[in-house]
Amino acid sequence: MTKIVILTGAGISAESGLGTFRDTDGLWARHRLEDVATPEGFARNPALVHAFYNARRVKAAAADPNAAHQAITRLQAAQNHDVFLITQNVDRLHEKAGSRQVLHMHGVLDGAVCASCGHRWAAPMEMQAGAVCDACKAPSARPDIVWFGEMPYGLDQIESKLRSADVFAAIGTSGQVYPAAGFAAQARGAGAHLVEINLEPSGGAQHFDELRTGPATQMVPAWVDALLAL
Ligand code: BV8
Repeated sequence: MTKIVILTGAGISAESGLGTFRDTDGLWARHRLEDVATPEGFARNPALVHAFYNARRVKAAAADPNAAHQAITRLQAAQNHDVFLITQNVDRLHEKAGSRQVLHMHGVLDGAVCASCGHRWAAPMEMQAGAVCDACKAPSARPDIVWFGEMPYGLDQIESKLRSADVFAAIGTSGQVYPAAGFAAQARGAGAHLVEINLEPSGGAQHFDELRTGPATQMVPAWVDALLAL
């Protein structure tokens, strides 16, 4: 049984029409990260942050998974592979493609969380500033998104999966945000074979054993077919 850990980023959802962050026309080209993806930004101007996430929530809800998401679902269904899927993405395209196990380490657009009591619930399509918590009724509802300076979800489980990985694949991520950007080095330390699948080699490409460069909708199915043929 081959143990495979997959980390996906915004690039896997690009061909489904969802924006990436650091491409030339990316989200950070249009919004200051400090204003829309930090707790300080939310405290300063919650209406701006809700507007940023409301727009992305509506777009993500209407988006369809692509051949790359579907190929990962095929790999997860294969008997002789134990696949652990981690995504930095906050869309639900892996689930829409049929993936049953998905760890959203940076949260999800369709989730809300209470900054006071920690209660989490399904977010309405449009969240408003001052929205109250479903449970404690405090006006502290926020998107269930991990902002910069906040602890990502599932790090203990991720750590343990990386320690026993045979293969680590980074798909559609520029590898610039930590701790996710450090997963490849952790997997290498455990003796894993490292694969990068990206439109162009990322800044950390030299640390990978195998580079498959091109659009995810072509490269991921080819990689999965090669694995399933072994
Ligand atoms: C934390 C919110 C600690 C969700 C996001 C200095 C050094 C090192 C680290 C730090 C530092 N200063 C600060 C830090 C920590 C910081 C960090 O890493 N900053 C960076 C900028 C240096 N990290 C954090 O703050 C993290 N938390 O460290 O907490 C802590 C410890 C204890 C207790 C409390 C706290 C939190 C990180 C999460 C931040 N949230 N976003 C959202 O709005 O969506 S990050 C944001 O960037 C997204 O979540 C996204 O997941 C992430 C990474 O982006 P990518 O997915 O890689 O997307 P990108 O556009 O960059 O790249 C896309 C790639 O796809 C490109 O390579 C492109 O070529 C490729 N591509 C494009 N099209 C295609 C394609 N590939 C294939 N096919 C295609 N068609």
